[in-house]
Amino acid sequence: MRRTGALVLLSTLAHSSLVAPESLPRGVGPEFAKFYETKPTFPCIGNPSIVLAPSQINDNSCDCPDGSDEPGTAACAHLDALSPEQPLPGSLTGTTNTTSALPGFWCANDGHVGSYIPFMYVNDGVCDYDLCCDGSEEFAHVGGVACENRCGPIGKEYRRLEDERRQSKERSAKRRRTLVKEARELRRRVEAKVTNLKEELSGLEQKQVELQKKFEEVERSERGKVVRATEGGVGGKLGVLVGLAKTRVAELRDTLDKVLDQRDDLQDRVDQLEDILTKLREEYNPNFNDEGVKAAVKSWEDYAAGATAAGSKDAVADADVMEVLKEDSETSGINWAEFETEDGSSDADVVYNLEAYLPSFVRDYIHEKLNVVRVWMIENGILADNPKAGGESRLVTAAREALEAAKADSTSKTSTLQEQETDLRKDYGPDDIFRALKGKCVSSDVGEYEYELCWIDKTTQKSKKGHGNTNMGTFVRIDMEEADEEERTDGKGLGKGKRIVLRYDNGQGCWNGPNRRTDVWLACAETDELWRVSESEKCVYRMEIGTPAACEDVNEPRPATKDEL
Ligand code: MAN
Repeated sequence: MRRTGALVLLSTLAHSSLVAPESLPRGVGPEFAKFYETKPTFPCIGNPSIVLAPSQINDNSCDCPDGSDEPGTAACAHLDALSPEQPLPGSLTGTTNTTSALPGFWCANDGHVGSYIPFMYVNDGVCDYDLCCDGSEEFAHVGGVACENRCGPIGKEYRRLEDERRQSKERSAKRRRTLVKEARELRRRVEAKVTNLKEELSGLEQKQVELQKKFEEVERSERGKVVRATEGGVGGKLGVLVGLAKTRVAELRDTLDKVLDQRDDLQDRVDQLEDILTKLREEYNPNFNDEGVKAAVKSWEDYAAGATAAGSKDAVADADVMEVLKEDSETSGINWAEFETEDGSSDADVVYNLEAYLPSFVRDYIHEKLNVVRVWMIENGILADNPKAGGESRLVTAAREALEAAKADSTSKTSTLQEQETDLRKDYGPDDIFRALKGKCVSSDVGEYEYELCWIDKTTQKSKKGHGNTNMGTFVRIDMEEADEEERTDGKGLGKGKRIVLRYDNGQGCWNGPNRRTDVWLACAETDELWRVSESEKCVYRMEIGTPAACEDVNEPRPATKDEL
């Protein structure tokens, strides 16, 4: 076997529906049969002006410039410059020479798949079973070489492998379909959530407007309430009065305190001015005939005489003020506690405090519901309003808390809605497929590390020596790139063609370098598998991963063999 790449050529030709009839000259492939039908003359395929006798076909002499008169010998092999080595993988003809009319010597390979072999290999004394399992290319038995027909077992093994490959493809495609279904369901759930949230938010908006209105109404009506003499205790009208009075007294005391501070400041300034004027009176030159200065000094002396008389009155007023400014307590001012405490609590308090006995996880919910009930009971006269001294009434508290709860609910739902809408706009790849894989991870041991990819999340390098984990990048986007790699015999490779590449960026900083990043190349496989990891340059990683998510959803027809045609 000269080259393992030969199978590529075999499979390329496997689907040909043309078969060379027996009567054709040796080496003619099915698609060229029409040029070799029995006629009195043979025009060269690429140069029809050159006409040969049929006897010149396969006479081991290269007469046509395109080699078409020697389909079954190596006489025109020189036309095809064998550099680089032939056949070229991925080239349809398997040759480099496009001027040659024929792609090579046709081996019919009955029982397997027909194939072209480079003319160079014809009668070279080597059995090229990978291309020509029927051994027909060594018909001259050069050096006594006789190539037996091995197409039976080779064809059988080929069909077995093809069948395995096809089944594996079908399984992969099926897994992909399952993933697509899961992704669709996940998307549907997010969409349903968005719809629900939008409905809830519009309801909440309406509710908020109503609660705001109610709160304002309650607040207004409570503010306007006039205290009437009733026999209420601390929770009754007297309680309200006590609260109001205490607040008022505190306000007056505050104001007085401020006024006192201002007065002291002004006094300081007056003292400073008096010092200046005293100095002026003592130091001015009376012999200097300045009428202005003399008048000022005179005025100052009059003022100073009057001020001495008023001084003692101020001292008395200060002491009084200080007394008033003292905090109210049991021993001075008003003893508010006497008015605030009440021995027996009313039956209604049980309802007010009921929630205190509940477990915390239901308290918030019950609190909101209780408030609604309380408000209703108070409004309907079943429950007495029970304001705390100096604070807002229970009715106002309940209305305010209900409004605040609705606002908080609305804020939290708006942020959830934004998250879900962002998620719906996010690119999860073809058919939204990576939505189904999100959060799942795949890992593999490579050298001193275990590498891990978490779909649409991050890539990680985990030290097996216990040096901790290194973030190799966080998912950013999905791209498509062209892969150009030899097919691997185990199928665990990228091969050739457009491939999905997931970009992971902005990982842990590299010492003296950029942040780590990873390009994750995907190829079709039956299960998720991290095939290999490489570090092309420092801290720039490349992962190659097999996954059904990268498969095409095709039900490939089974390749037909010559026997079946
Ligand atoms: C660690 C690993 C390597 C990386 C170096 C850079 O050893 O993350 O992959 O190349 O740091 O200093």
